[in-house]
Amino acid sequence: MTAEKQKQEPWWKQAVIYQIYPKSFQDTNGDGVGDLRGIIKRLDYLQDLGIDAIWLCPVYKSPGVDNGYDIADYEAIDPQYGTMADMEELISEAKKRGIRIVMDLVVNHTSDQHPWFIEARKNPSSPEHDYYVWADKANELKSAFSGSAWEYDGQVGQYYLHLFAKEQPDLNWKNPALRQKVYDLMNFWIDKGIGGFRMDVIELIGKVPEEDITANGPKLHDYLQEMHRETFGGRDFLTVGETWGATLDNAPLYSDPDRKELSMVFQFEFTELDKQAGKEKWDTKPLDYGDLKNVLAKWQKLDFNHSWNSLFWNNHDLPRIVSRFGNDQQYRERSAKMLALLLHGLRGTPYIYQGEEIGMTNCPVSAIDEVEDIEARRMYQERLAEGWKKEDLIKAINARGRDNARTPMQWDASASAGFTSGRPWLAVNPNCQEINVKNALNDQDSIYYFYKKLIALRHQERILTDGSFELLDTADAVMAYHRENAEDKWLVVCNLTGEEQEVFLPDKVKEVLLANGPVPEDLSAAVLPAYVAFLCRVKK
Ligand code: TEU
Ligand code: CA
Repeated sequence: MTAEKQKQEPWWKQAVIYQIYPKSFQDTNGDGVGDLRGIIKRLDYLQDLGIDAIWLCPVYKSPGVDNGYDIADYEAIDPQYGTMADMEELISEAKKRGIRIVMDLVVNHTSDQHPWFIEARKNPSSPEHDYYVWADKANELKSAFSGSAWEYDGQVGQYYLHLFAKEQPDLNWKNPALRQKVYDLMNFWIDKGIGGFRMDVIELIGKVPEEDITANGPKLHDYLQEMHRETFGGRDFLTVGETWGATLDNAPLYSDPDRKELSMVFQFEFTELDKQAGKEKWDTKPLDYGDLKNVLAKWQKLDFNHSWNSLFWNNHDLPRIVSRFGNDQQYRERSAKMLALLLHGLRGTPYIYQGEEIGMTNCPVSAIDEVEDIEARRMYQERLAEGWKKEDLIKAINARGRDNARTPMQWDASASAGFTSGRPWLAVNPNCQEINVKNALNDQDSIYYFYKKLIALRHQERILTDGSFELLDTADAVMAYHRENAEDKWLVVCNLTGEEQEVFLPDKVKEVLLANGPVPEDLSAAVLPAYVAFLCRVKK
């Protein structure tokens, strides 16, 4: 690639993004809830790790029914997180360290406490009434948080749509005035100097509920093109859409630069692999390693010149990857590094979720009163009424519940892991005695430094961004692939399992760039110990 072309490439193609769940990152005033000043305090840590941007989960004014994904005022900071001045300081302090702030844009729905919805309910002939989705009769649509997606409003005499909690009424994107309101609030934040938006359930905004259409409605891409024109178009800006229904066919519709919509999408296909077909996320089954390889390799087939991919294992809705696909006991460090390399060796923009870089694990509970998450609590009530056993439901929550990702960040081994001097809003994982940032920083061999190295490679080596991908033929238990560009050729080899595996690979190693254990001398017939993974430069 010429220097000229390289210069024109958007920054986010060679970037690594770090996701912060503000409620659980760092508390500074002892109320047990993370805050913006806490993030400012930890910016030096993030700069040392080397990340380019922070995706900040919602910090807007909110009653907190879904931890901020129910917004009551898009242009105000929730007092539990701080003030608008704190937010502006976060943006500028981050910028000084070369870090951009990507805000979470939640515009499929608002809180039922948003002034628009309050007015819509009070006054059915107000313009605000039509900002929401109303119907005289409820149909079969279900809420993602259990039960019907329709709630009857006695005052209005109609049902309103809520694809999530009833406290999260859906916005009506068919209404042009509402769309303009959304563009205005986006521009409010763009003018504050943010670097991007992560767009919550953006695939739902084109919904046609009367025809049972939620994701991928007929007008979805028209709306996104209009949004692009009216807001971030022409700017050096990252936009990533949360799209559970993304496929290889429709991902380019969002992310082809010529279509002027988004930079990239989050697709969730790997999250389906350890779930029983046709069932809910709670109904688990063991992972088949062959399936995992197929899904990862399949998404590398995107046409990256006309589309872009994001790479992630974790977020605030998903269980911790080391507990899910790795081994969070005997092989915690090694399997966490293996999973990191497996993902960060691929083409796309990597995202790291807070605590992933120190190998934080799931955090089991023993009873429902220890659970905060609305999704798990509603599922528990619904299934209990259907006759399920309590133990089975707690087991499902421990495997898949969202609180696993939301326990406080583990900074050190002190009480409450250095997260708060008060009582944390959600219990700290007791393993913070061992798993914490302080220990990780003191150990040159830690998961932290492995991530740091992967991030540095992403910045230094164009091959990670532009190199082609080729899956090598191995047993299902091993994933091996090449990345190659005009100058260079790399090999990634990962033992996905806790058992030794044999590999027979044609490559001659020139240089080992990164490894989590012993790298065999001769790859033509080698045995890989449990979870061993390495990255090397090989002969072209
Ligand atoms: O998540 C979208 C979504 O579909 C989730 O409900 C998802 O199905 C589930 O959490 C998987 O376990 C987004 C946000 O990321 C999530 O935190 C919000 O609760 C949701 O939208 C509503 O805004
Ligand atoms: Ca606080």
